[in-house]
Amino acid sequence: MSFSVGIVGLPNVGKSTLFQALTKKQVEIADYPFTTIHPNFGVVAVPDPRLEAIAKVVRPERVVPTVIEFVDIAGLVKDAHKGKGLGNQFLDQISRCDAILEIVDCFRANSTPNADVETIKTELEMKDLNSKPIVYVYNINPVRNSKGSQREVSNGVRINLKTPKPDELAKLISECYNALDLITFYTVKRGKQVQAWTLKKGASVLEAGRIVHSDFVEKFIKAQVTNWQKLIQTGSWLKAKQMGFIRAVGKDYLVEDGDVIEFKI
Ligand SMILES: Nc1nc2c(ncn2[C@@H]2O[C@H](COP(=O)(O)OP(=O)(O)OP(=O)(O)O)[C@@H](O)[C@H]2O)c(=O)[nH]1
Ligand SMILES: [Mg+2]
Repeated sequence: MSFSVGIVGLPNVGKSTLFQALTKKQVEIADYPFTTIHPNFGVVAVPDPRLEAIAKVVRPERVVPTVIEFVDIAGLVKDAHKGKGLGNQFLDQISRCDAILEIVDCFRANSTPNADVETIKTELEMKDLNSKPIVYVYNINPVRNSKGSQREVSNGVRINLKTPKPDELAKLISECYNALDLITFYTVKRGKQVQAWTLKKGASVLEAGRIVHSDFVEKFIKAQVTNWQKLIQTGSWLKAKQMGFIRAVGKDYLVEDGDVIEFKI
């Protein structure tokens, strides 16, 4: 199971350019509107300093990050909600995503970012999609205009999508992950693997088990839980146990962000 972020915006603003940079999948990119008609799907690893910190002390053979899915959706035009430019179909695809990443053209000399943001906002509102979490990406031209004219929004990223730096992309992925308002928990297979997993806030340890392995649901006895910082402080699961940092919980325990969980079956 993964959570998805729909890449949304007017036609020809750089949505597929960003999708390709994020997923490394080759997709159609061209300088005319509606290059994308059918959505492109791709999963991306979520950068996670906590996972790296756990891996540093556990030193497993493999470190597996959690992922989110990006969906490159066709451009929306004014009156998309009335069906203009196949708009209903594209708005439907957006409704199936958990969050929205909106690309705003600030790189063209004649760009009108504020008006564009309004246009998309109206289309999303008409389908009640404006309650979905949204992250803005201002596709800027670093030479012509380092500022770009755009609204002051807190959840925005300014980036040149033609030449994005790896750390800019990492920041963007993190912004999207944070917008999804999820929690991350970790599993440690001794010596072998450390893995990060994504869960809805308020989910039980049984639901966490379902994501990791179906056996963990059917044969669940209990789970042992500690916090990622405790694991790092002590240096190993065994030491954390000796120091009393690991507690047994039943199936109704609500997982907390940063929990490290061992399932007992
Ligand atoms: N100069 C410049 N061109 C860009 C930038 N980002 C995208 N482009 C160009 O803009 C055109 C459209 O890019 P796409 O990624 O296909 O845009 P899109 O939003 O997916 O377009 P549709 O699928 O048609 O809606 C392509 O020719 C890109 O090379 C940028 O930051 N600077
Ligand atoms: Mg496209």
